[in-house]
Amino acid sequence: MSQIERTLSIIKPDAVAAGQSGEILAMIEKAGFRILGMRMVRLRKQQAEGFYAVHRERPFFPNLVSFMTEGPVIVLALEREDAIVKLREVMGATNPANAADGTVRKRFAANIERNCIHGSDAPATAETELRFFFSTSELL
Ligand code: 3AN
Repeated sequence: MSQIERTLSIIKPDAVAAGQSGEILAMIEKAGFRILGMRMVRLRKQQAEGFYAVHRERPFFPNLVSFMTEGPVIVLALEREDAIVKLREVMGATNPANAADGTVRKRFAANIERNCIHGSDAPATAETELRFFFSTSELL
């Protein structure tokens, strides 16, 4: 059964630097998401390493951390029915080469490493990732 969920999204440094955040936000809003929280932040190395801790042993981890810290990002707390799955539909596949037409990554992402947008992948990670950037009282 579908239910109202919250998810965490990040407009990554490539998209912010390219001036694509407005269009990406418009795509998110048009897909029916309510923006509960939004903040521009420049991640420090330690924060990026913490956020992506599950990928620590992966070969792409150092590149991922340096990419995510190269410029400001926009963190978003989003709400809608089935938010986690729906946001991943709006984002498109991790590798933009496999992303469907009309998705954020198909439109804007350069490659699998510089892929414009992050979205939580499951309810437990959404909860952890929202807490990483937003306090409970901020999102009421
Ligand atoms: P998604 O962002 O679609 O949830 P994850 O969580 O598997 O994908 O990966 C997190 C980030 O790590 C991706 N957004 C991408 O920037 C990077 N990444 C994932 N897989 C690869 C890979 N095979 N090669 C290079 N970078 C990758």
